[in-house]
Amino acid sequence: MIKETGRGGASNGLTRRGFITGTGSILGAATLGMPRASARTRAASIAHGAHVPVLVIGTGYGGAVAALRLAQAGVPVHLLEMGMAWDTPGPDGRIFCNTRSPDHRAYWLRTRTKAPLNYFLGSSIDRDVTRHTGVLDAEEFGGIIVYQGRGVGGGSLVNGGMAVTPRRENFAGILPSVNADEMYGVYYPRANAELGVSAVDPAWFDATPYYQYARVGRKHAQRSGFRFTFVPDVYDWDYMKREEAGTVPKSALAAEILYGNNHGKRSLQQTYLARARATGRVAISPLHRVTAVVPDGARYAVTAEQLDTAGNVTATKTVTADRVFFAAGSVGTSKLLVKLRATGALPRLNDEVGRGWGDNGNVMCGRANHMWDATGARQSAIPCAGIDNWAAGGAFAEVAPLPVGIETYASFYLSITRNPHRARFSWNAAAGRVELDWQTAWKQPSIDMAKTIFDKINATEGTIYRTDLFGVYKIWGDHLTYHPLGGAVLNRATDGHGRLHGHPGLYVIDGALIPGNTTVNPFVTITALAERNIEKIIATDLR
Ligand code: FAE
Repeated sequence: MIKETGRGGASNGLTRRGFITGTGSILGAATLGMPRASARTRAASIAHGAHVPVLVIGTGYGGAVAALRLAQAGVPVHLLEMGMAWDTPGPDGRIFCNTRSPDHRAYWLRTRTKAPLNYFLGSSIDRDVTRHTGVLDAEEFGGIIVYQGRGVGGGSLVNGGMAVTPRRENFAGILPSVNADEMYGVYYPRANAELGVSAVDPAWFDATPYYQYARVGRKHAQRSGFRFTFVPDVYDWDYMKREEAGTVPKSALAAEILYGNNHGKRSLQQTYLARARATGRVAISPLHRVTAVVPDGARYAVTAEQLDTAGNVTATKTVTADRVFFAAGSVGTSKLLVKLRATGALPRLNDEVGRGWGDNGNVMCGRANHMWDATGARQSAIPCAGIDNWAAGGAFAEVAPLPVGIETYASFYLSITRNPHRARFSWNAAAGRVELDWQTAWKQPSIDMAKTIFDKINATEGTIYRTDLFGVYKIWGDHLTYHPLGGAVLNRATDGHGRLHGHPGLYVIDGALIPGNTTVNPFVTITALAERNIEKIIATDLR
């Protein structure tokens, strides 16, 4: 067993029960004279040597669902999260920084920003920042940059909140082994209700200057014969109306997106995780990065590195758990499992672990509009509309904002496409890291599918693509994804409910289960699948 080392690993004198009930660091922080954490995200710090019935790795959608439902069933749960708690305002009074002025809070351990849309008018907009455990990770693999949220709440901290249930006729292609009647009758409605999903008021949409860009998107889509759809979101639309009225602090209407929203967005901190905490059976240790899970008799020994906000390891702790849920996201879970199988820690994981990874077909582009189609200097950072050409062209395009604060005459889109390519994670023993064999050229099918929409719109409108948003004379944002999916696919690496083959008591419950594509934005499907699986696991494994 690895020994706890260095500072920060001690339990601040609290009992194990204290940590399990989630009161730990409130006292610790008060003693150290640090800002008082808000009640919504009180953080703990698990003690070296502790035993917990259930340990969850990661606090995104899958982890949050597991925590809430297990706790409601009476099971104490401890979550380990590599990112920060994001519960304490900085000197500027804000927890998160603004998209237009990223600071150290923006990026996970980088000294220079890595903006997804990193050029404007042909010049790079990236800037130097202090290395910090910031909220957005731009994780670079050989052929793709994978953007992910880091902190208590996972991707819900940084995402656009677009909460889309796939069209039912597409579901068999997303999760072929899952009963669609159950998903659409029970688990999608449950996920949408718990996440607080709702749609923009169409009358307000038609009136507010903040959605002029989306109205231009609608006009262009409809004039080319495409289906335009409103897209539900977890943002509080009444709050957004009050932002416009000037009665509350602005968030969506002040360009808060990507690096966190200070108001208005219902992230997991406000929904699943708040309700999980309210049970009194859930504790979360932020800044704890899991590095190993190994069998330890009938239990598992889990090793985690405790980090400071510069990313230094301040302690290494080992705890034991009867059951471990991998909820570190598609990339985090896949990397851990591939490493643990290759290094002999979990030798009985099967050959499917690491396979079936996809980018949800993400590709971005912009179009240059005519002067009479201004998209507005004021833009809500929360998208609310999409163009659905999935059946005919294999593309669903979000009409996305470009909230740079000036008139750009640009329409900007993130397309989700039916890209057939799937990549594999593998262990590079010499380098001591997990690699992903995705190739940039594999985005070409996505570009071709997105073009089924935008070539036609450009032809109808007499417009052209922007070439200044992703480099110099570069049209397509084909270097990235926001939507990593797969790597421990349901019914292949696991059984039909996420139990990992070969090691009883280990589960996958996040986007790693989904084989590469959801046809739309993925977090509602990740949440609904987690709801389905945890219900079965509680009924059969924990009774
Ligand atoms: P995720 O939410 O990524 O949570 C995993 C957690 O595990 C993270 O907090 C990690 O820090 C943590 N973790 C990883 N490794 C470790 C480790 N070794 N030890 C401890 N903790 C660890 O996973 N989706 C939509 O549906 N609609 C949108 O509008 C949307 N917009 C997006 C915008 C951006 C910029 C990004 C980056 C993503 C967006 N997504 C959107 C994707 C969505 O956030 C993502 O699919 C989910 O967050 C994935 O949920 P998981 O539970 O799989």
